[in-house]
Amino acid sequence: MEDLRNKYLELVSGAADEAVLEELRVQAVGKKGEISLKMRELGKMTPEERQVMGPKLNALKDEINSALAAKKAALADAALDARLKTEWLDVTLPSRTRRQGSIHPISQVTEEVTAIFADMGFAVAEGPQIETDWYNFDALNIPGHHPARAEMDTFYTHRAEGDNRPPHVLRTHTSPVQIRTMEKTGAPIRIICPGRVYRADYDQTHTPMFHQVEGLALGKDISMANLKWVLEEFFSAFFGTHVETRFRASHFPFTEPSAEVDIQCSWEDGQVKVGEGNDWLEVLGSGMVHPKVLEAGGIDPNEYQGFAFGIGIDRLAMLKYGIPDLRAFFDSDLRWLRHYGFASLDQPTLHGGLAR
Ligand code: 2U9
Repeated sequence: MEDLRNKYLELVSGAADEAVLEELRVQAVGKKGEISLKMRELGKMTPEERQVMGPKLNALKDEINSALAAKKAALADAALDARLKTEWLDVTLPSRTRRQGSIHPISQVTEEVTAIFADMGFAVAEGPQIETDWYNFDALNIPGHHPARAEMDTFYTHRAEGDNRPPHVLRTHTSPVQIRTMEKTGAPIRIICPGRVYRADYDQTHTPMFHQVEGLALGKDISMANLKWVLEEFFSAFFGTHVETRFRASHFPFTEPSAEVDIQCSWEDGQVKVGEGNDWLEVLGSGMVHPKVLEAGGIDPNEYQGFAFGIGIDRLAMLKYGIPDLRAFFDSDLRWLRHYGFASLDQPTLHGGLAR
């Protein structure tokens, strides 16, 4: 009996897992286990022997059952300890920083401009940024020898050796989009063409890539008076105050007559304010589309006429939001954006709705 006790208490204490414990339980106190068999032998004993052995066997059975339960609990504790060690988590660590995005002022201003012209019935047209020299220059009445080609500081692509076709160019304005639209839809036309343009120029007021929005309105009797109204309507809506415009005679190869347009402003302590004061700020070029340009787009200049204009979007953004240096647009540090009031996006947009 003592041997039996020692044997099982030792086995239980050395059991490696619950499965071994279960085997031991069956072997010791199960229905056909060693203790149960011993209990069956009680029937063959004398009443005196039975009185001694009965309680001893019952006590042994209880002791082994308790040892089994205690070991089971100890194994479970050890397993939990091991898990807690491997799944350790420091809840006091600071959380990971999440980078916040923000709409770019150029994107926002492009959307603002688009919305204002859309209200006046202008659709948006887009086209390639790598153009043939025909769409970028010839169709716009800028022939090969014309000084405007040199003035525009054009980026040219390379042709393969022996390929003598004229090289493609990075478009120097979005005007090729208007030519393509004229070819595709014919007149009447009312479009704006926002987008990236490229000129090999870099200083405080020029970057090799910048953004333009050009406009084109063609119809049977569209005049410069319509141009002036559209532009004043646009500037007043964009700056949120009535803005006077001043037209000065100018020259562009693609328009005749041509005008540079100034907007009314005040200069105080080096600060420009649009829509007040007696100063003028040059912001765009415009004119009536040259008959040769209409012809290049497949439109009969005896039947249709209209105006065109071009504005720099980067300039507009700087004026409206008081951004002093163009180079800020290429800075990836968002602090300057917040400084000018551009909030983080709640939800990222892809050209989508205004994130405000
Ligand atoms: C077609 C016909 C005529 C678009 C025009 C200008 C004058 C102009 C500048 C403004 C600031 C470029 O971004 S900028 O540097 N643009 O002065 N643009 S008229 O005339 C067109 C366009 C397309 C078919």
